[in-house]
Amino acid sequence: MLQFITHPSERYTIAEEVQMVLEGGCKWIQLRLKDATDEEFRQTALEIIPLCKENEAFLVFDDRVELAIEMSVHGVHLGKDDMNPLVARENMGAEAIIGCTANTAADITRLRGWDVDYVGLGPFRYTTTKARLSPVIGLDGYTDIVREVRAADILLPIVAIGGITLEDIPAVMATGVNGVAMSGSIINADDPVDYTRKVLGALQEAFEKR
Ligand code: TZP
Ligand code: MG
Repeated sequence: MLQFITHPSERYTIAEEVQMVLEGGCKWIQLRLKDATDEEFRQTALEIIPLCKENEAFLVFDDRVELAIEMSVHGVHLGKDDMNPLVARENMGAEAIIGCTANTAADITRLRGWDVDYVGLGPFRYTTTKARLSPVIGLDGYTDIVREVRAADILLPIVAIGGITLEDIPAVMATGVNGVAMSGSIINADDPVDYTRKVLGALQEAFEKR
């Protein structure tokens, strides 16, 4: 499970980024444009929605629940300061994909019973993609958190996020997480299409080892 998170870059438009990762086989895009107005966000979404449809990829918006409903995308990713997931669920319906940010085992435990479909647990390491970063979790941290929540019978899928590169995937997946969310390492790769393919290959290999 790979979620690609868009991020403004000097080399590519957002639509180009999305086109490249879809070409590389990614099936799950998060449109994240922190500094955009709703109108700018809507315009970019209008460019990438057809790309996601053609490639049968899921599309979730970072926050912006109203726009996600208006544009009939698959779901939203909610940060800690965003809408409560129960309220989002009420507004978006049972079929929507609702993901939430978590930084600790306690965060994941709190989300239990809130009808959330996945958590983005991070940051794995320092990254400049996100401002006001929470403390870095690292490999040992992931191992401990996954063990703790699974021991408590919380089966919520966990997606690792923050500074993850292709090389990290075997070790990150070995901590027991269910997938990864990546942005910078893909966008900044010499060949983002090929890099995406390699990431998906590494994820596949990690799942086969389980
Ligand atoms: N949330 C925690 S880290 C992060 C977000 C959105 C950024 C992930 O991007 P990158 O470039 O893979 O570190
Ligand atoms: Mg947010």
